[in-house]
Amino acid sequence: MFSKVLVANRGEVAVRIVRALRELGIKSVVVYSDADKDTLAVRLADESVCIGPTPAAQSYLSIPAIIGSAKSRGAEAVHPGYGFLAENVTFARACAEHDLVFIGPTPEAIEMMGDKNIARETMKRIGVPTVPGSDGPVTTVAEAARFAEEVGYPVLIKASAGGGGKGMRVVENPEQIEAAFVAARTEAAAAFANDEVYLEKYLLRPRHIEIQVLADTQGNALHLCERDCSIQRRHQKLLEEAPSPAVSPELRERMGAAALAAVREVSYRGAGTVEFLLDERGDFYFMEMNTRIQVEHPVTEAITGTDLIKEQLRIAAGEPISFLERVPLTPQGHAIEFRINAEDPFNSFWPNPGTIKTLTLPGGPGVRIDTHVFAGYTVPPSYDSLIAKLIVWGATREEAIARGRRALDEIAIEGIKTTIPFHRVVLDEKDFIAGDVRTDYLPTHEDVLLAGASSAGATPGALG
Ligand code: MV4
Repeated sequence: MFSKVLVANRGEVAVRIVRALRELGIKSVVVYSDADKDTLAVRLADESVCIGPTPAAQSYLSIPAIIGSAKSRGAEAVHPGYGFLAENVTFARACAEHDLVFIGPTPEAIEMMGDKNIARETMKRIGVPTVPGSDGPVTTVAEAARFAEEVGYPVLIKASAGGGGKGMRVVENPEQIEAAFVAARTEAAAAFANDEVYLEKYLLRPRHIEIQVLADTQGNALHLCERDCSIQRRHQKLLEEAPSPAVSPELRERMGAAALAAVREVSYRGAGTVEFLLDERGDFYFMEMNTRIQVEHPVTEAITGTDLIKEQLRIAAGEPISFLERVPLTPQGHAIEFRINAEDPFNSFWPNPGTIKTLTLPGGPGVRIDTHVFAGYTVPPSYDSLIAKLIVWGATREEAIARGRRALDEIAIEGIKTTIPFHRVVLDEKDFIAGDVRTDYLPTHEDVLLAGASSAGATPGALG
């Protein structure tokens, strides 16, 4: 096992990784930018290195600064967390070139799954269900129109280099296809320096169901059940739960097998997530594969009794997965994660950085808080707005919801606006309680959520 690991991230995930390292007796080095000098991760780590000014491009995205820090501090490995360089092929390769273990999959697996069209064609080839659509990229309007006629409108034009919803265009009818095709390619070229697009049948009202996978270097590969991440705003997840109220044991078995087929095909190593769309008929289709640990990993840990960051470290050090004797895993109870962002949910989730005056955190059975903030901490405007994750576990979904209500009523963060009141209202909303949640949840429930907010004393603006 490693003796020292560099954590190339910030915020709650840096604290999460430092904690896992501490428990495994591994020294931790965290890098930080000028804005993050007085943070919890820096305080908890064994060592810390200032790698540059606040802008991410000059600090958390600076490959030379991170590699240089790892080498100068004698770290053997680098954990990238999520975001920043976590799925950056150049960074993964640079680690290998400097004899640093990148805690994640091979650069080849990152590269393949980073191209959404190659990922989709690979899944098609190995028989993983994919949404009907084009055979590879479409390069002319005529080709796009032909595939659209074939699969039937509405269709979705997606950027190969996109992902996470970026560079997507919904096309309702033939009259829209030319303008949408040109716009999608223009946007993709501007955003990714790659204008390649492909086309898929647009599934109406799907759920976002993702399977957590883990594979070690001894040939063991397994899944850790699913997460339902359908409540999103502009492709930013807000609330996640595991297991999904829409997934039966039989469907779980089939989705798990599909996810593991993808793992084997790319000789995947470490922790990963295979994302699917589940339609109203109960058919599922491959969407994307994420080659990193994800924000929402704690709900999986809660229902499977695992520590996924420790498993990542064990696998990267050449050790086997530590709980093989318990496989196949079945969900134990139910968990829900609430992303607490420094945003005003009733004013278009507008970022609301500032200083936290007072902080009251919930506790008790089945309550977990992953956060880096503390009373007096100033939330910087320079990075993403996630300041804490509240994860609750219950023996049933009903108990998890009741525990979520209780914990959200206890938690108090004064000095900034947060998404706490949004989550509290969702837990009283009838479709959520019934488990009837799709990716269009926010736009189709704005009125109820705002009404709930105003009765809860929030100053409603607009959810959208
Ligand atoms: C789709 C889709 C409907 N049909 N693909 C892809 C990236 C992901 N973050 C959003 N994606 C979608 N792909 C087809 N063929 C609907 C979405 C989608 C979505 C998916 C999951 C969770 C939230 C979503 C919000 C909007 C659109």
